[in-house]
Amino acid sequence: MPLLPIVPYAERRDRLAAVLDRRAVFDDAVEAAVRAILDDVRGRGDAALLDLTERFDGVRPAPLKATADELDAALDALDAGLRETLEAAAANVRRFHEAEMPASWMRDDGDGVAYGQRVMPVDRAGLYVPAGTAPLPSSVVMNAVPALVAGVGELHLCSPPGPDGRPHPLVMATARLLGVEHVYAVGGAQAVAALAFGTETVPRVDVVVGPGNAYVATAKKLVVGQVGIDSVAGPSEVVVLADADADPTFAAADLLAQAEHDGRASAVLVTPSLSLAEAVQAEVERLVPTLPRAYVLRESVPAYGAAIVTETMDEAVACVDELAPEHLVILSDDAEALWAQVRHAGAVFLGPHSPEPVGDYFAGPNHVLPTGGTARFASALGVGVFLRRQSVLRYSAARLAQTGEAIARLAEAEGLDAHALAVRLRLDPGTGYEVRG
Ligand code: HSO
Ligand code: ZN
Repeated sequence: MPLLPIVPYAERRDRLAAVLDRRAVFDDAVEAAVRAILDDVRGRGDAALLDLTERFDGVRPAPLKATADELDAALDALDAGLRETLEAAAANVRRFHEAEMPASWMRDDGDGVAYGQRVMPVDRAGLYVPAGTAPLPSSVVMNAVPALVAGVGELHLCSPPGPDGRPHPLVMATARLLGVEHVYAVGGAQAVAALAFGTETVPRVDVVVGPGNAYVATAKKLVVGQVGIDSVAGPSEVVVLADADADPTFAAADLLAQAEHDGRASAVLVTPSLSLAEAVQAEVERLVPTLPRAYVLRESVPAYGAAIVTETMDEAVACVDELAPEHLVILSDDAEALWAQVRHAGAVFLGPHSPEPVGDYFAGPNHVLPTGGTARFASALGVGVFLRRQSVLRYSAARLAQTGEAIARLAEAEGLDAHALAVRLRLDPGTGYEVRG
C-alpha cells in the first residue's frame, strides 16, 4: 500500500472522513480531565501547578518563573545565525501585523453629535508556546509580535519544561529577544488555567493565545468568557492544489512539511491530473524514508493524507472549499486566478516559490491559523485578538430635542419607563411619573 492513497473525487468523503471527523475535537474524557485540572489550579494555585507539572512533565520547576538571568543566558547562548534569522523574521512579522492594525475613528455630524470607536489593547496577554515533539521558537514570534504591535502592556508566556525543569532554551532566548519578560515553566491545560485564573506566580491575563495539543485546546475552550482566546486549534493541515504542470517533488515536499508536525496532521493533494497524483504519490514514497521524522509521516500520511483526483479544476476548487484547510498551497501558473476562486482557507501560498515554511517561519503572515474547517468563519492570529473597540457617543441638546420623544416612546413600547424618563428629563426637567398604585 502506498503511503499516499489516490482517491477519486467521488470517494473523497469516505477517505477524508477521518479528517472531517477530527472537527469534533472535543473528547468527553479529555474534557473531564481538563475540568479537573482547571478546578485544581483555580483552587490551589502554584501548588497545583507544581503537582500537575510533576505528573505530566516529570519535574517540579524551581522556580516556576524563569529568572531574568536565565533569559539573558539563553539569549547569549543562542547561535548567532539563528538569532539573525529570528530577528529578521520578527521584523517581517511586525511589518505584516502593523499593516492589519485597525484605526480608531471618530465621526462628527457637525451639530454637536459625535461618535466613534477607540481601539485599545488589552492590559495583559497570555501566550502559550508548546514544546511537544519539537520546540517552536517561531511560535514565540507568531504569538508575541501581534501582541506587541497591538500595544499590549504585559506579555506572559507559558511553555512546558524540559527534563531540566526549565522552558526550552530556544523558547527562552526568543522570548528575551522580543522583550517578553515573563516566562513560566508550565505547559498543558494547567498553563491555560494559570493564565485564565491567576496563581501566586502567574497573573491572571485578559486573553490567552497560541497553539497546543488537545488538552490545551480544550482548556482554552473551557475558559472562554473568563478570558478571551484566539481560537480552539486542532491538528495542522495543508491542501496542495496543483495542476498537471506542477512539480511533483515540490508538491510532495509541501505535503510532508505539514504532515511531519504530528501523527494527526493532514496533508491532501487536490488535482485534476491523475498523472500528477501518481507522480506525487511516488515522490512521497521516495522522500519519506530520507526524513528523520519518517516515524511521524508513516502515521499521519496514511491516516489523514490523500491525493484527490477531480474531473476538472472547478471541481478541485470546490473540494478545497469543502475542506476549508488551514494552509492552501497553489502550485500552478494560474495560482492567482485560482486563489480568486477559493473562499475557504486560513492562509494561502501562491506559486512554486512560496513553500509553506517560508510563512511558518519568516515572511510575515502568522502561522497560528484556523484548523479543522474553522477557516469558514475564523482567521489567522493577529492584532485583533489583543484589541478591543470601545464605542463612544456624544449627543447634543438640539438633536435630543428632535429625536428624544420618539426614543422615549420606543422605550415605553418595551415597557422600560425609566429609560423613557431618562430621555424626557432632558427634554423637560419637570417631567415626572405619578406614583402608581
Ligand atoms: N505549520 C505550523 C507552524 C510551524 N511550522 C511552526 C514550523 N514551525 C502550523 O501552522
Ligand atoms: Zn509548519
